[in-house]
Amino acid sequence: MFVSQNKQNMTPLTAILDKFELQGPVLEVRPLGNGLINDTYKVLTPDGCPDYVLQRINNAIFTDVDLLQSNIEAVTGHIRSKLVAAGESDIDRKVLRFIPVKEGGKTYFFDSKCYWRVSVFIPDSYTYQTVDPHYSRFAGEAFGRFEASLADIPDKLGETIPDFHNMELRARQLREAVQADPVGRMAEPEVRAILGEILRYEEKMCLGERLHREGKLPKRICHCDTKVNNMLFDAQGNVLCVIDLDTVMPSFVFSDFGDFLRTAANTVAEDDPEWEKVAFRHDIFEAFAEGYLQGAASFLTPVERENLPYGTLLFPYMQAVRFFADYINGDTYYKIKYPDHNLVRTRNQMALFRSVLADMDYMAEVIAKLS
Ligand code: GN1
Ligand code: MG
Repeated sequence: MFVSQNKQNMTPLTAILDKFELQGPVLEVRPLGNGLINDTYKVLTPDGCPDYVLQRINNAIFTDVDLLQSNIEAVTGHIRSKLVAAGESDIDRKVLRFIPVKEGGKTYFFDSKCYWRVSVFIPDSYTYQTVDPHYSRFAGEAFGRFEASLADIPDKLGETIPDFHNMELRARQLREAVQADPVGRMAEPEVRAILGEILRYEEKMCLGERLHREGKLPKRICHCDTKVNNMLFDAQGNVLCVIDLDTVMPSFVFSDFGDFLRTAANTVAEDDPEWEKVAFRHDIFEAFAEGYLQGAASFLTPVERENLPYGTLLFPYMQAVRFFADYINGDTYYKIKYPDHNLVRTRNQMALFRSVLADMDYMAEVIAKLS
C-alpha cells in the first residue's frame, strides 16, 4: 500500500482510518486539493467499495470540533431529507456523507493530538479553480438554493469560528496586529502604504454590521467559504453539491455572494503576483447574480438585494485585511508557500477591491434589472 505522509510524529494514516466504519480495505492514501486550512487526503479502496476523503481538522482554527461536526451533521442531514422528500435520485452525489467511528458513533476521531474525519468521495466529480459564465450561473443558483434549503433547518447552528465574517472584528484584528507588530513587518514602507489604503475604507466597509444593529439586515445560515473550488460538478458541468462545510453558520447573505465572486470573477488567482492583471469579470458577475437571485428568490429581502454590490466589494476587502493581518502577525493562520505569500495575496485582493469599487454603479444596475 502506498501512503504519502510527510508530517513527523503523526499517527499513521492507516491507523486513523482503521477507527472509522469503512467498507473495504485501504489501498492507497494520497493528498487531495489545495485548501489553506485543513489537510485533505483521498483514500482509495478496491472496486465495488466507495473511496473516501480523510481530513485532519485544523484544531487551532476550529477549536470546537464537536460543535463543528454537529453543525455539519445537522446541515447534511437536513439537505438529505429534503432531497429524499423531493424524490431525487443519486442522493449520495448531491450531499456529503460523513462516516461514524466504530466506537461511540461520532463523525470524528481524536488521536490525542489531532482531530480527523472521513466522508465518502463522490466519484466522477470535478472541482475547478476557475469557471466560465455558464458554470457561474449554475453555481449562483446552487448557492442560492443551498441557503434556501437551510432557511428552515430546525437545529440551531453555532458559529464554528465566532464572528467569522464580521468586518468590524477583522478590522480590529488588523489594528491589533499592527500594534503588536511581532515580526517587525510594519517597518516596510509598502506595508504602511497598504495599511493607509485599507483604513480609508474601513468605516464604509462595516456597513453590514451597522445595518444588522439597526435591525435591517438578518443573519441566515450561509456557507461562508463559497470559493469556486468548494463546489463539485459532474462531467456535464451540472452542480452536484457544495463541499467544505466547516464554516456553515449564521451570517449575512453577502458572505456567499461576495466570496464566490471574489475568486470566480477575478481574472487571475487570489495569489497571482501579477496584480496588475487583476480585473473584475462582468460576464461572471452577471451570470452568477442571475443564478443566485433565482435560487434565493424565496427569502431575499429588498435590503439584501440592494446591498449585493456592497457584498461583492466587501469580500476582496475583508480577505485583503485577513491576509494582511496574517502577514503582519508572521504568517500564523494561512498556509504559505514562500515568505511574502500573504503580502502577495494582499496586493492581489486590494487590486480586486479597487476594480470592484469602480463597478459599484454598474453592479447596482445589473441587480436592479434582474430583480
Ligand atoms: C480559507 O480552507 P479554504 O482554503 O477553503 C479560509 C477562507 C478564506 C480562504 C482564502 C476557515 O479557506 O475564509 O477565504 O482560505 N477559511 C477559513 O483562500 O479561514
Ligand atoms: Mg476549500
